[in-house]
Amino acid sequence: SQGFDLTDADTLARIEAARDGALPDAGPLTVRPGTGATRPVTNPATGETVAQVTEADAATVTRAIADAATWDAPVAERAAVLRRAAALYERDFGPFFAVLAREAGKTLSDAVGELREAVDFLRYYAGEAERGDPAPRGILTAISPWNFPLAIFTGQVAAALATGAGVLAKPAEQSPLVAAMAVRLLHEAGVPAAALQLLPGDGATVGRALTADPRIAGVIFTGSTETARAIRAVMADHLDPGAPLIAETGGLNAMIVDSTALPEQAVRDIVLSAFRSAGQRCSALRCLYVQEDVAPGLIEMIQGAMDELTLGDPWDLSTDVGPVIDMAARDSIAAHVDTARKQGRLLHERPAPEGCFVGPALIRIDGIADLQREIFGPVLHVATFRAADLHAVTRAVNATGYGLTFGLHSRIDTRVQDIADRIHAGNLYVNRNQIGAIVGSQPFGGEGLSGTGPKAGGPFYLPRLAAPAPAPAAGSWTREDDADRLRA
Ligand code: UN1
Repeated sequence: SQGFDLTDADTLARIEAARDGALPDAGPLTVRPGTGATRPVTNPATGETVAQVTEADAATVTRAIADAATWDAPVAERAAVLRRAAALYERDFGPFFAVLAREAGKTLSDAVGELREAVDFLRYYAGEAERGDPAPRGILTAISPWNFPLAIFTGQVAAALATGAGVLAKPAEQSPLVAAMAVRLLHEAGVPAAALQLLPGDGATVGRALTADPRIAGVIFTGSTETARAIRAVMADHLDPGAPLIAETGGLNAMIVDSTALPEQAVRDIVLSAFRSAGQRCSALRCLYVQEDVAPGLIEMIQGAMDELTLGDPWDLSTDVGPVIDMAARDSIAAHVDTARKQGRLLHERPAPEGCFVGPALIRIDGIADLQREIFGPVLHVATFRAADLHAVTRAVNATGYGLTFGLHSRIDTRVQDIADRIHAGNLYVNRNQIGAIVGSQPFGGEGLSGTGPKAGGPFYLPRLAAPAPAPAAGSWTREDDADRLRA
């Protein structure tokens, strides 16, 4: 997609102009006036209330489902509309960056990456639809997270629309404004109002109503493993067993660094993977395994690199680590770090700015089995291993049951291949950072507790979401036809 050059004076002027501009009108979020609760949207960096949103409730959802319609336009038209939307997103980059910073605490560089990813999703699924001419299953529900409130929201919606489905989209409670901006542009590009409705609200009422209704033909979800389990249970009660749940969930992502790794490169990739986006990526590195003989030097370098990170105002171009999403997240992450401190396992910590911030922290553990849960913040855990125990490490990583991203730094090709063969993870990254998957070239998704597949931004996504191709009529094949098919 088009780049946003943050050294270009005109681009910077447009971003700056958007900074203090009025936020987009919250009008479209009042989906059916007066029905749902009113929830404030809070700027995590400052605590200021940026908007009041009137949410949907169960009755609103019922009416929205009744009003929903598939998008019955030829695939070429759907693709053209999605590409037009991509161009509108690029046109409005300044307001998008402003809302991403004020609503979600995104740093400018993260906001740039996020808008690029959203635009890539629109163009990628447009192209995939043209390649496969998919047909809609019906009305789909899309439930998206606050950590990529534009990119993941857009990826889900674009995929569903590319198949011609009607979409009911629930953004995260913390980030409805950027979703409202996106929906407005999608409608402006030509998506019919009945094919895309935005239903802001919480999981317990709106999310539940959007998954429990038997008229919903499938659900796309990104969020916690726990919520995915709850959605699966609700769908089992009410839906056609063929209705897909595409879920991308949590992870306990590990990286192995052996004694042949290039230390400077490894440290750069470790710090980026663990602390970029304040660690609020499901792909982020949580548990680093360093080979014993190089561990003291490497850990010292990591601490040095942590000291160089700039924390604070997401709008400042030099900021590396912005706020976490809200005070509840801050308190929960800080409690984890405090426990480590009391246990004498806190190796290093940066002081946090006032407010909704967590200082990047490094915690010593014996192994990944010590991690009881995903800590969704800028906290890295480190363990050491002996070369002879390498397979015990891969077994322990697999034993978590999660399988989202995995990183490996080694210059021994046979070892890289051996570990790659053993590790169960949706995305494996060798001698690089383990965040920032790229639509089209690095499709993203997890295995086991980390998700159902297919990977977002990959060739299997639309076929799973679309109506299945009609089955051949019963009895139309002979055994020989089958054999021919197998040979083809
Ligand atoms: C997530 O954090 O929910 O590869 C997904 C990445 C992102 C995906 C993260 N594109 O880091």
